[in-house]
Amino acid sequence: MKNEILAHLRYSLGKDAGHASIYDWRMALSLALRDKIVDPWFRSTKIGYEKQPKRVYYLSMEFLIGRLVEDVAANLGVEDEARSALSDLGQDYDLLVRDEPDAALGNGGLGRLAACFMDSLATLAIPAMGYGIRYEHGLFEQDFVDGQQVEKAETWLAQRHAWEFERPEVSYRINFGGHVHHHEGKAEWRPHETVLATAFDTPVVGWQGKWANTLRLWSACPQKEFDLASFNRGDYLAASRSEALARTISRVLYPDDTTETGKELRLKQEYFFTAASIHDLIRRFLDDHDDIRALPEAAAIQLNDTHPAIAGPELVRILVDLHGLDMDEAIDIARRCLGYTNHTLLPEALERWPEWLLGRVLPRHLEIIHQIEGRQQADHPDSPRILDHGNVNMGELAFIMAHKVNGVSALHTDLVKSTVFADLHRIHPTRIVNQTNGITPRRWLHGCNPALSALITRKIGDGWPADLEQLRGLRPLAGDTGFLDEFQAAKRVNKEQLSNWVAETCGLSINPDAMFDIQIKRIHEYKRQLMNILETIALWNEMHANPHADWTPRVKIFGGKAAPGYHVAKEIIRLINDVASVINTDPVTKDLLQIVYPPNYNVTMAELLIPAADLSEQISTAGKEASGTGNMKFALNGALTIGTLDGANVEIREHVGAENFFLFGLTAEEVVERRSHPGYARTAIEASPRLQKVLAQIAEGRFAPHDPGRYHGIVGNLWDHDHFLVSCDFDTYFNTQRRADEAFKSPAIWSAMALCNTASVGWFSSDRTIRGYARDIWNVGPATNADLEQSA
Ligand code: NBG
Repeated sequence: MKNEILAHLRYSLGKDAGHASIYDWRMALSLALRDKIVDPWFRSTKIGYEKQPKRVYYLSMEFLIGRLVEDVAANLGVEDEARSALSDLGQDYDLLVRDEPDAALGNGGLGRLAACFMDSLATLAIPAMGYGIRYEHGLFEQDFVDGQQVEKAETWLAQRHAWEFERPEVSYRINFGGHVHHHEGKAEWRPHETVLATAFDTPVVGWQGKWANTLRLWSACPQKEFDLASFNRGDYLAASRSEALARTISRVLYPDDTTETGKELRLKQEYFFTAASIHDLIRRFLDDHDDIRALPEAAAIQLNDTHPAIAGPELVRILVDLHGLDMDEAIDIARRCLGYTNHTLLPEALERWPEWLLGRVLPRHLEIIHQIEGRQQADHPDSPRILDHGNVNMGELAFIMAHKVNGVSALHTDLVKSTVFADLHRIHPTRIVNQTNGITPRRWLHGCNPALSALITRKIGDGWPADLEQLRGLRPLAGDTGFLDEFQAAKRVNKEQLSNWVAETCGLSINPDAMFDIQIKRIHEYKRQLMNILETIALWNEMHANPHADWTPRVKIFGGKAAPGYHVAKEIIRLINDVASVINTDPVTKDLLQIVYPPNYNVTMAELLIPAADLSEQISTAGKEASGTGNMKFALNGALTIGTLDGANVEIREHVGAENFFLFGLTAEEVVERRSHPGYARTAIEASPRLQKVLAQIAEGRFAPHDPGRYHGIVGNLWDHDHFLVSCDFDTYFNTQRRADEAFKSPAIWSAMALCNTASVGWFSSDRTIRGYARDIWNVGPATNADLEQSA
């Protein structure tokens, strides 16, 4: 490995060891690791072609990948080798690992799920390709100035990306605009604008390096390079205008989390990557098939949310306009290829495009959508409409064009059936299925928590990263005090590590003996970071009044970004920071309560925080969080959950046992019922002196003395509207927190409960989720061991 690294340093980076920077060393290491994936990658592709009738295509607008060095090294089983090779070369492996940019081509759960799925598909040896966009700028970087979020452009591609292979020969023309010419029953789209989609491939290697799939990301570039004639005339801007316009399409990730953007550019991004992917998979299919009608036997195309929902009309367009099939048959074939995953019920997140806009950008597709609608209405006159009040409903389109539609947790799937798609569900009662989300244990336990991971391996062997249900073998140890001590010691190591990091980065010294209580996720009203900070203030009030009582010291940790246009979410961030600056400087409570909110939460930060957590905050308004996946990561790493009966919390609680989960709050049904009572928030606040006091303090400017009116909006909204029922759940939340305090006082009790969490959540591996998709939606199987051996 030493020689491989040195060779790359010399021949790929053009440096000798004496002059190499950290970047050079990190690149050389990454390239050496990448080399080791190439053979299994070729082998997998070959087996895929020869032995596997069907391939999975996972279309996702987002892949929230994070760093790759450790992940790849661990999957290949060469971490120790890499570490010692570098140490022989006088380099610090951990320093190089930390030099890698965090690839943030996603906003949150939806994008991270796609990344976990890629890991599981490769681990399970299922031939698959992920398709997405190679954004030049990933999710914005967050900073706090005066406690307020400030966004900066993210620049992960400012340096060369070590893991990808550019494929200039894999390039498709993607068209927009223009009009449709109809002649003798045939339609011909005469577009107005064309850009090229060029492929960049990243091999994704599974556990133990047996199989690798491809993540193919599309980059937009102009069809014509720049306009030399204009340049020669001295009009330099005009010369590069078309180039700039084309490149805009893959320039930035939309930083929206679950809110709709009405932007034409967003629609173009969606069509751009979807069309390129569909062309690519059809080309691959036609390489060794003659009859396009057999496509459903060769391609399972999964739509990650509605962002790629235009895949339905695009497939139909290709089948009808380019292959001459008739419309009915084309729709049927497309449907047999497509599956659609719904990730949210929030009405503002359901994509809807104005018909005029879709017709302007994709005129032929709009015609086809009318045809799809016409057939659906003819077969089912009571069907909800795709085209409605001048809008194109992408959810209805995706549903109608898919043979299977899935929700992402049991509760969410029930709600999908009974709310957003109730009418379509009545018409197509077998179409909706559930696939509860999962997480990859490779990154989210083995990789991020070496202390616990080593302990588990010592006890139950090293089979668990590929078969997470083996963690059950730890359950009997909940009564073994020796083992619990070791389990606690592992947590302690992680908490110390986090404390050191907080000291370095936030300049705050936190107490590793305190309970680390963590809420990390996008900032959203339904996730109720607001309730958490209100509870923190209430707790502080009581600690301050009575500092010598038997309190459980706490460190409250927050992490997360707000969409730049989401005003209320940004106010909540500011409030947390304002409250932190008051509470963290109170000498009376300084050993009892602290608040930490490091800026720029990302995958890498999650990998540091989750292993160090004692308590995981999963406190959304019931019925709003489709699943959650952070909740699974915390439980796997031995944190207890304080949470509502929402999303996958319900199933986590069933697995770990009610006695090992701090449940509180209204149920999804009760939430709906409560909302029907006018003035429900006022009633709840009036019944809670504790909450009243907190709201009064905020309203009086206790946390913003120089700008006392700063939070009148937040406070007024709580009294008068409170759509997310913070007021209604506040008291039970507070009381449940105190139950957690009590349990934490006994380390033996707490660590037994925590161990039950780790031992019981094997089911939440994304391997299980992917097996479910493969069985219920895709109808694909993994490569067999015989295939693998034969080709090795
Ligand atoms: C998110 C949900 C989460 C869920 C992830 C992955 C969107 C639109 N939805 O609850 O809010 O865990 O998807 O399924 O980002």
